[in-house]
Amino acid sequence: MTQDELKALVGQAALDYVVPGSIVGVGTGSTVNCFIDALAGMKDRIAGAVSSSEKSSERLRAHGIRVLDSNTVERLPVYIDGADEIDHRGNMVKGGGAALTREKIVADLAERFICIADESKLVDTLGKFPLPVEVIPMAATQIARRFKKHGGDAVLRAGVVTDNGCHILDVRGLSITDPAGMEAEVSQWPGVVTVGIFARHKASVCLLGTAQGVKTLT
Ligand code: ABF
Repeated sequence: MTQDELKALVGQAALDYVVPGSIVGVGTGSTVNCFIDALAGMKDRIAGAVSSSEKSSERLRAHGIRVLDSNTVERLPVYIDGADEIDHRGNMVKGGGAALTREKIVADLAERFICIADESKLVDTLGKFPLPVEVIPMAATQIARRFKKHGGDAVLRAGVVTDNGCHILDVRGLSITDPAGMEAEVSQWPGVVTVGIFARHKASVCLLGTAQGVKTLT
């Protein structure tokens, strides 16, 4: 099966975790796009969605799915999102789609985080994928210097301004053996908006698309 077929497989499988009548937390990326397209088939059986990016909001609205302001929602049963990497404990690297801040915000509203990914995303140790970090523009260089001390090579993502008006650094050369520790450390650096490590908000369930079908990792 192609990577796109695996994404479609897990996008469809995620419908099983949508609670009828509820508001659904929706992530960002090509795998999530498959989920959004599948969700359209049950749009009359949900109350709407809270979205993690303008791109996902546009796709949801195009299907006639109501997009709600996160400030009007107290709790979500589930948040469905992809990842750039996920380890065997559910820790993730996210942000390849530059939506990591709103993704973490919406994930924080949810009871359960359902990660949908093709098998290429499962790794033993996070960090081979360059770690995305959303930063306040004026702090980009000093944050890059801090990463240098941690063995990381931070590069500004050219031509990208996030939905929040910020910039993205992609940090290469890291081996993230303590995801929770690095998330806690980097999150407190002045100028960091969001680091793309999801350890505090790790996946409760991962639906992994494989040639043998969907594997459910918990
Ligand atoms: C999004 O999913 C991002 O955090 C992550 O970069 C992306 C993965 O995209 P794709 O599903 O297109 O591989 O949530």
